[in-house]
Amino acid sequence: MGNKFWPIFFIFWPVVAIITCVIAPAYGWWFPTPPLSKLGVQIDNLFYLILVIVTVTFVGTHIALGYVLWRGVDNREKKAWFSHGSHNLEVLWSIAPAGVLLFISLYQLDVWRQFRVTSSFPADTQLLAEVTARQFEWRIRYPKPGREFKNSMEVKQWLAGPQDGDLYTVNDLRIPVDKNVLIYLRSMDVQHSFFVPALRIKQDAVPGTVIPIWFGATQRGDFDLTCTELCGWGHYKMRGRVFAQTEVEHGQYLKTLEAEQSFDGVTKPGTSGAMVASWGVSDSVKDDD
Ligand SMILES: [Cu+2]
Repeated sequence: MGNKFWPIFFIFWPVVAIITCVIAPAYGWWFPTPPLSKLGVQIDNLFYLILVIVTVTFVGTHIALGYVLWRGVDNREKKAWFSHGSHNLEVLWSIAPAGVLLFISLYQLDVWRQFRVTSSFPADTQLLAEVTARQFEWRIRYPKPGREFKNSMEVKQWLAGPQDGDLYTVNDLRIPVDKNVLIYLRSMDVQHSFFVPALRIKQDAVPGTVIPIWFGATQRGDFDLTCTELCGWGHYKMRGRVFAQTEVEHGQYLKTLEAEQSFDGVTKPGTSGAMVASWGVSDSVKDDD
């Protein structure tokens, strides 16, 4: 009976892995939040599939390693067998992972299609905004409220640059809950990545391209929007919020934005001056009247 420290050490870890896998769901260790978007459930399922594959591989190889060590400790007199390469084994361990990867790539195709292929976007998807990433913020441009795009030519024109009546915010994206919304993602400088963990949405913003992405939040709330592509010294602070609101709240929000951003700084005689008051200059303007 030799020293069994190493075999026990190597068998200990797969046991920890199995216990962790079993208790993790009860403690919410898998994901920071449940998936709060329709596609999020399917994306999580892909993660779980990969988790099962790597867990089986990890546990299997470590148990095999532990077993070999355990046997070896008791047979120290016996000469070890040295292999100088086995063609059959090499073929086997090349084909097996290749098969697993091929399986994953085929298995995920449908989720990929739903998320990425524009002709597969849900028919009721509505254009919400253009989101432009730049070092180190998210610039959001909404079309003028009530503006309906009738064809892709109009959308192209809108994407070509600022249009009369557009609304702007920075690091603050509002979406109506339970609706499928479309954003056009672009970058002003380097590569960034638009990531809303709670909605399981992640898409690179690539300079020179405009990338359409759709998503739909299934719950009201506000969620982190982070950049997940190391984009420069200020990458760590490139974050915003995504607010999922009811449709009424969302409409109200856009109306308020519109009133603020189309205000020309002049109150007409007889108006309440409420807008001026919100900018904190009501007294001086009233004096001028
Ligand atoms: Cu960035």
